[in-house]
Amino acid sequence: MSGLFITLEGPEGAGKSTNREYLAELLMQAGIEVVLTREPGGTPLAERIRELLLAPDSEVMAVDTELLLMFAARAQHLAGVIRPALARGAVVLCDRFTDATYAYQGGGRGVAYERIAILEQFVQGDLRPDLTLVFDLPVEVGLARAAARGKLDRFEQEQQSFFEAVRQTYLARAAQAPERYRVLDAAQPLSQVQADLAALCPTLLGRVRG
Ligand code: Z5A
Repeated sequence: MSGLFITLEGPEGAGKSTNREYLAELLMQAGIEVVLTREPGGTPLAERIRELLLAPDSEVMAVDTELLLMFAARAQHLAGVIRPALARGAVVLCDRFTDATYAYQGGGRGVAYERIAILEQFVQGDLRPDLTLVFDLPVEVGLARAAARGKLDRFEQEQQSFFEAVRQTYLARAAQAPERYRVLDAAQPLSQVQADLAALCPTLLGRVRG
Protein backbone atom coordinates (compact mmCIF):
# COMPACT_ATOMS: atom_id res chain seq x y z
CA MET A 1 0.00 0.00 0.00
CA SER A 2 1.26 3.46 -0.74
CA GLY A 3 -0.23 6.74 0.46
CA LEU A 4 -0.06 10.22 -1.00
CA PHE A 5 2.63 12.72 -0.13
CA ILE A 6 1.45 16.34 -0.42
CA THR A 7 3.68 19.27 0.49
CA LEU A 8 2.64 22.88 1.06
CA GLU A 9 5.11 25.58 0.12
CA GLY A 10 5.37 29.32 -0.32
CA PRO A 11 7.02 32.42 1.05
CA GLU A 12 6.41 33.83 4.54
CA GLY A 13 2.84 34.28 5.69
CA ALA A 14 1.40 32.54 2.63
CA GLY A 15 -1.17 30.68 4.72
CA LYS A 16 0.34 27.18 4.50
CA SER A 17 -0.46 26.24 8.10
CA THR A 18 -4.00 27.64 7.94
CA ASN A 19 -4.76 25.89 4.69
CA ARG A 20 -3.08 22.64 5.71
CA GLU A 21 -5.64 22.34 8.54
CA TYR A 22 -8.47 23.11 6.13
CA LEU A 23 -7.34 20.54 3.55
CA ALA A 24 -6.86 17.93 6.30
CA GLU A 25 -10.43 18.51 7.46
CA LEU A 26 -11.78 18.00 3.93
CA LEU A 27 -9.85 14.75 3.48
CA MET A 28 -10.71 13.39 6.94
CA GLN A 29 -14.41 14.04 6.30
CA ALA A 30 -14.01 11.66 3.36
CA GLY A 31 -12.72 8.99 5.77
CA ILE A 32 -9.06 9.21 4.84
CA GLU A 33 -6.19 8.92 7.34
CA VAL A 34 -4.28 12.20 7.24
CA VAL A 35 -0.92 12.85 8.89
CA LEU A 36 -0.20 16.54 9.48
CA THR A 37 3.43 17.42 9.85
CA ARG A 38 5.99 20.12 9.10
CA GLU A 39 9.62 20.86 8.28
CA PRO A 40 12.03 21.51 9.70
CA GLY A 41 10.62 19.31 12.46
CA GLY A 42 7.96 16.64 12.72
CA THR A 43 9.67 14.39 15.33
CA PRO A 44 11.04 15.33 18.78
CA LEU A 45 14.65 15.26 17.55
CA ALA A 46 13.86 17.10 14.31
CA GLU A 47 11.96 19.73 16.32
CA ARG A 48 15.13 20.29 18.38
CA ILE A 49 17.06 20.84 15.15
CA ARG A 50 14.30 23.28 14.12
CA GLU A 51 14.93 25.30 17.27
CA LEU A 52 18.62 25.57 16.36
CA LEU A 53 17.72 26.68 12.84
CA LEU A 54 15.13 29.32 13.73
CA ALA A 55 16.55 30.94 16.87
CA PRO A 56 18.37 34.22 16.21
CA ASP A 57 21.94 33.88 17.54
CA SER A 58 24.98 36.10 17.87
CA GLU A 59 27.06 33.42 16.11
CA VAL A 60 26.38 33.57 12.38
CA MET A 61 25.31 30.14 11.08
CA ALA A 62 27.39 29.07 8.08
CA VAL A 63 25.33 28.41 4.97
CA ASP A 64 26.50 24.78 4.78
CA THR A 65 25.63 24.24 8.45
CA GLU A 66 22.10 25.49 7.74
CA LEU A 67 21.84 23.27 4.66
CA LEU A 68 23.05 20.14 6.45
CA LEU A 69 20.83 20.73 9.48
CA MET A 70 17.81 20.97 7.16
CA PHE A 71 18.68 17.60 5.68
CA ALA A 72 19.56 16.08 9.07
CA ALA A 73 16.10 17.02 10.35
CA ARG A 74 14.59 15.67 7.11
CA ALA A 75 16.34 12.30 7.45
CA GLN A 76 14.88 11.90 10.95
CA HIS A 77 11.44 13.03 9.81
CA LEU A 78 11.41 10.64 6.85
CA ALA A 79 12.43 7.68 9.01
CA GLY A 80 10.13 8.46 11.94
CA VAL A 81 6.99 9.86 10.32
CA ILE A 82 6.75 10.25 6.55
CA ARG A 83 7.83 6.82 5.28
CA PRO A 84 5.83 4.84 7.88
CA ALA A 85 2.69 6.91 7.17
CA LEU A 86 2.99 6.48 3.41
CA ALA A 87 3.65 2.76 3.86
CA ARG A 88 0.31 2.30 5.65
CA GLY A 89 -1.54 4.28 2.97
CA ALA A 90 -2.07 7.62 4.74
CA VAL A 91 -2.10 11.04 3.13
CA VAL A 92 0.84 13.05 4.48
CA LEU A 93 0.29 16.82 4.47
CA CYS A 94 3.67 18.37 5.12
CA ASP A 95 4.19 22.10 5.70
CA ARG A 96 7.43 22.63 3.68
CA PHE A 97 9.85 20.01 2.38
CA THR A 98 12.83 19.97 0.00
CA ASP A 99 11.35 22.62 -2.32
CA ALA A 100 11.93 24.98 0.62
CA THR A 101 15.61 24.01 0.61
CA TYR A 102 15.86 24.89 -3.09
CA ALA A 103 13.99 28.15 -2.44
CA TYR A 104 15.68 29.34 0.79
CA GLN A 105 19.16 27.79 0.77
CA GLY A 106 19.35 27.76 -3.06
CA GLY A 107 17.50 30.89 -4.23
CA GLY A 108 17.89 32.83 -0.99
CA ARG A 109 21.41 31.92 0.18
CA GLY A 110 22.94 31.06 -3.20
CA VAL A 111 23.78 27.37 -2.66
CA ALA A 112 24.11 25.68 -6.07
CA TYR A 113 21.02 23.64 -6.91
CA GLU A 114 23.29 20.75 -7.96
CA ARG A 115 24.64 20.49 -4.40
CA ILE A 116 21.12 20.43 -3.00
CA ALA A 117 20.17 17.74 -5.51
CA ILE A 118 23.04 15.54 -4.29
CA LEU A 119 21.80 15.76 -0.69
CA GLU A 120 18.20 15.25 -1.82
CA GLN A 121 19.13 11.98 -3.50
CA PHE A 122 21.32 10.90 -0.56
CA VAL A 123 18.62 11.51 2.08
CA GLN A 124 15.45 10.72 0.17
CA GLY A 125 16.46 8.19 -2.46
CA ASP A 126 13.69 8.31 -5.03
CA LEU A 127 11.03 9.68 -2.68
CA ARG A 128 9.54 12.96 -3.95
CA PRO A 129 6.19 14.60 -3.13
CA ASP A 130 3.28 13.42 -5.28
CA LEU A 131 1.87 16.93 -5.26
CA THR A 132 3.23 20.29 -4.12
CA LEU A 133 0.85 23.17 -3.47
CA VAL A 134 2.64 26.50 -3.84
CA PHE A 135 0.84 29.30 -2.00
CA ASP A 136 2.06 32.31 -3.92
CA LEU A 137 1.72 35.95 -2.93
CA PRO A 138 3.67 39.21 -3.16
CA VAL A 139 6.50 39.26 -0.64
CA GLU A 140 5.33 42.42 1.10
CA VAL A 141 1.86 40.97 1.73
CA GLY A 142 3.33 37.82 3.31
CA LEU A 143 5.85 39.76 5.41
CA ALA A 144 3.08 42.02 6.73
CA ARG A 145 1.11 38.94 7.80
CA ALA A 146 4.19 37.44 9.50
CA ALA A 147 5.07 40.75 11.21
CA ALA A 148 1.55 41.01 12.64
CA ARG A 149 2.37 37.87 14.64
CA GLY A 150 5.15 39.61 16.60
CA LYS A 151 8.72 38.35 17.18
CA LEU A 152 10.60 37.45 13.99
CA ASP A 153 12.66 34.24 13.66
CA ARG A 154 16.15 34.02 12.07
CA PHE A 155 14.74 33.68 8.53
CA GLU A 156 12.08 36.35 8.93
CA GLN A 157 14.85 38.88 9.70
CA GLU A 158 16.18 38.62 6.11
CA GLN A 159 15.92 41.42 3.53
CA GLN A 160 13.10 41.72 1.01
CA SER A 161 15.47 40.70 -1.85
CA PHE A 162 16.04 37.35 -0.09
CA PHE A 163 12.29 36.66 -0.05
CA GLU A 164 11.91 37.78 -3.68
CA ALA A 165 14.53 35.17 -4.63
CA VAL A 166 12.67 32.56 -2.55
CA ARG A 167 9.39 33.36 -4.31
CA GLN A 168 10.92 33.30 -7.80
CA THR A 169 12.60 29.94 -7.10
CA TYR A 170 9.26 28.39 -6.14
CA LEU A 171 7.59 29.76 -9.27
CA ALA A 172 10.43 28.60 -11.53
CA ARG A 173 10.34 25.08 -10.08
CA ALA A 174 6.55 24.93 -10.48
CA ALA A 175 6.83 26.06 -14.10
CA GLN A 176 9.42 23.35 -14.83
CA ALA A 177 7.23 20.47 -13.60
CA PRO A 178 3.56 21.52 -13.86
CA GLU A 179 2.39 17.92 -13.36
CA ARG A 180 3.72 17.92 -9.79
CA TYR A 181 2.94 21.51 -8.71
CA ARG A 182 -0.23 23.52 -8.29
CA VAL A 183 0.24 27.26 -7.77
CA LEU A 184 -2.52 28.92 -5.74
CA ASP A 185 -3.11 32.66 -5.45
CA ALA A 186 -2.60 33.11 -1.69
CA ALA A 187 -3.15 36.88 -1.79
CA GLN A 188 -6.88 36.30 -2.26
CA PRO A 189 -9.24 36.34 0.72
CA LEU A 190 -8.91 33.14 2.74
CA SER A 191 -12.41 32.00 1.72
CA GLN A 192 -11.39 32.07 -1.95
CA VAL A 193 -8.11 30.21 -1.33
CA GLN A 194 -10.12 27.56 0.50
CA ALA A 195 -12.63 27.35 -2.36
CA ASP A 196 -9.67 26.68 -4.70
CA LEU A 197 -8.48 23.91 -2.37
CA ALA A 198 -11.94 22.38 -2.13
CA ALA A 199 -12.06 22.29 -5.93
CA LEU A 200 -8.85 20.23 -5.91
CA CYS A 201 -10.24 17.67 -3.49
CA PRO A 202 -12.08 15.34 -5.92
CA THR A 203 -8.84 14.84 -7.85
CA LEU A 204 -6.91 14.17 -4.63
CA LEU A 205 -9.52 11.69 -3.41
CA GLY A 206 -9.39 9.95 -6.77
CA ARG A 207 -5.62 9.57 -6.45
CA VAL A 208 -5.83 8.22 -2.89
CA ARG A 209 -8.49 5.67 -3.79
CA GLY A 210 -7.24 4.93 -7.27
N1 Z5A B 1 13.20 26.55 5.76
C1 Z5A B 1 14.35 26.56 4.99
O1 Z5A B 1 15.06 27.57 4.94
N2 Z5A B 1 14.71 25.43 4.32
C2 Z5A B 1 13.99 24.28 4.39
O2 Z5A B 1 14.38 23.28 3.77
C3 Z5A B 1 12.80 24.28 5.20
C4 Z5A B 1 12.44 25.44 5.86
C5 Z5A B 1 11.98 23.05 5.30
C6 Z5A B 1 10.34 27.83 9.08
O3 Z5A B 1 9.26 27.54 8.27
C7 Z5A B 1 11.46 28.43 8.26
O4 Z5A B 1 12.34 27.39 7.80
C8 Z5A B 1 10.96 29.12 7.03
C9 Z5A B 1 11.78 28.57 5.88
C10 Z5A B 1 12.84 27.77 6.52
N3 Z5A B 1 11.24 30.50 7.07
N4 Z5A B 1 10.79 31.27 7.81
N5 Z5A B 1 10.43 32.03 8.52
P1 Z5A B 1 7.75 27.76 8.76
O5 Z5A B 1 6.92 27.17 7.70
O6 Z5A B 1 7.56 27.23 10.10
O7 Z5A B 1 7.63 29.32 8.88
P2 Z5A B 1 6.89 30.31 7.98
O8 Z5A B 1 7.02 30.14 6.54
O9 Z5A B 1 7.37 31.58 8.51
O10 Z5A B 1 5.38 30.01 8.24
P3 Z5A B 1 4.35 31.10 8.49
O11 Z5A B 1 4.85 32.49 8.42
O12 Z5A B 1 3.66 30.70 9.73
O13 Z5A B 1 3.47 31.06 7.24
P4 Z5A B 1 2.26 30.20 6.82
O14 Z5A B 1 2.17 28.92 7.58
O15 Z5A B 1 2.39 30.12 5.38
O16 Z5A B 1 1.02 31.11 7.19
P5 Z5A B 1 -0.14 30.94 8.30
O17 Z5A B 1 0.46 30.82 9.68
O18 Z5A B 1 -1.14 29.98 7.87
O19 Z5A B 1 -0.76 32.39 8.14
C11 Z5A B 1 -0.07 33.55 8.56
C12 Z5A B 1 -1.11 34.62 8.96
O20 Z5A B 1 -1.81 35.05 7.80
C13 Z5A B 1 -2.16 34.10 9.94
O21 Z5A B 1 -2.47 35.15 10.81
C14 Z5A B 1 -3.35 33.77 9.03
O22 Z5A B 1 -4.57 33.88 9.70
C15 Z5A B 1 -3.21 34.82 7.95
N6 Z5A B 1 -3.72 34.41 6.64
C16 Z5A B 1 -3.54 33.21 6.03
N7 Z5A B 1 -4.12 33.19 4.82
C17 Z5A B 1 -4.68 34.41 4.66
C18 Z5A B 1 -5.43 35.03 3.58
N8 Z5A B 1 -5.70 34.39 2.44
N9 Z5A B 1 -5.81 36.30 3.75
C19 Z5A B 1 -5.53 36.97 4.88
N10 Z5A B 1 -4.83 36.46 5.93
C20 Z5A B 1 -4.43 35.19 5.83
